[in-house]
Amino acid sequence: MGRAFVYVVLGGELCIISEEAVAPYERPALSKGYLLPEDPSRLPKFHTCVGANDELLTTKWYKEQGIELVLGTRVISADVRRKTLLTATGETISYKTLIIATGARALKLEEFGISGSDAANICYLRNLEDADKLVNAMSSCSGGNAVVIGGGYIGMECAAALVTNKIKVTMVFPEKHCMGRLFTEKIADYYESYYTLKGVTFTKGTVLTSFEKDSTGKVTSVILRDGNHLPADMVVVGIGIRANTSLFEGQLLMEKGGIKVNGQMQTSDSSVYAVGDVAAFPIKLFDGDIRRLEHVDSARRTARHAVAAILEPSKTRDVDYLPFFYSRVFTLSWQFYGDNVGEVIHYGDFTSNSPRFGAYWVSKGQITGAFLEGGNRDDYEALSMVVRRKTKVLDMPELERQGLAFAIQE
Ligand code: NAD
Ligand code: ISD
Repeated sequence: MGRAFVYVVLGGELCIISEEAVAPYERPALSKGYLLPEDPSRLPKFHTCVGANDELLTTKWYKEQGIELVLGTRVISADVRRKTLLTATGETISYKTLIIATGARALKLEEFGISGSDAANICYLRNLEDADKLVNAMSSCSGGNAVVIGGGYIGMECAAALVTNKIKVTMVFPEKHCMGRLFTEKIADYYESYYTLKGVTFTKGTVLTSFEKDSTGKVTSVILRDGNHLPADMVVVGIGIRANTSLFEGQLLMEKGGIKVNGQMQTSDSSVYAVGDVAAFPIKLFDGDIRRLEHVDSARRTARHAVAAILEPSKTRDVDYLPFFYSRVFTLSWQFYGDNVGEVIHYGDFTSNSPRFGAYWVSKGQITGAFLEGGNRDDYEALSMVVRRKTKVLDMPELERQGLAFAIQE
């Protein structure tokens, strides 16, 4: 979702304030369809909630629903006790109920002591403006070299997009393998080999220390810790995010880098709710452990839950969310459910170009997480169920032998 505040007056008035200039949109499109060389996705095609196959919420839609959409407006302070927000234009807005959906910001290299990342050919990717800068940089870089800093979601999805746009890519990240927060070494190996065949070079276990620039201030190479120089016509940086909590620091309880909420998505102030990337909420399936999940599915579901809790508190049970992550790159597509803790077993074909392989994570004799590349809707549904049910595993070698069939027959 776009960076927004939602202000709800229970009498029926609803106002959304966002510093972005356009109506809320589906952020995942920015690192996928938006970067395609042919027929790229453009607004209004991916306003919320196209990903959920819901109606397309354009400015016209908000108007028709009587929702006031205040765009291009930055909230500069909040007073939770007085129930007011102050905007950059000096307007004070009062609320009865506030939903914080401020999302997160991309971490800057400067926060790691590296300067100069504001160059015209260095791109981050979090919002529409960033995506436009990236598209422009790609269009003047065909046949050239890009360095991608970071081996997470942004790094992997952007590297795939760059290669598809005929740009040679070197990925640089400190871990032993890509997607270090989620993938096992074996899973990462598959994607790294696939990317290598597409022309991507991996420089792992190191970080950059500085940039070399020309007289116009454009980056010409990336200098690594070991002194090596990587030639670069453009750079993409995806080194993680920080939740946008600053307006509420000292006013609301925080946890896990986000705003702590209960199972109703309600913060430590009963008139204030938080949803999406900024919310740290209890996961029933993990015995109430508080997690802040950076993913669009969690953003959609926690938003719906907060609205239900506000409108029908007595009928709304505590949120019971099954953590879910996915990515699509080239013709590959994977999904993951649950938590990647415990012992891992892998199954399936890790060799094909149209692969179908996966992994289960097992802790205390129960399935805690499940990953699958190349599945269909029924496969993913079956995997989500074994994770949700914490299905017992009596025999690990048998689980490995059965692989996906274990989930399907359950
Ligand atoms: P990430 O946390 O997925 O990955 C960060 C990567 O940067 C890691 O590989 C990390 O080791 C590396 N890194 C950290 N410091 C570094 C440094 N100094 N030099 C080099 N590498 C460094 O974060 P991201 O890729 O920036 O993505 C940001 C957010 O965007 C994610 O949290 C995710 O929610 C979202 N996103 C999700 C999807 C998806 O779900 N398919 C796609 C795109 C973006
Ligand atoms: O799936 C995604 C994606 O591509 C994002 O940018 O989730 C994130 C957001 O962090 C969810 O709001």
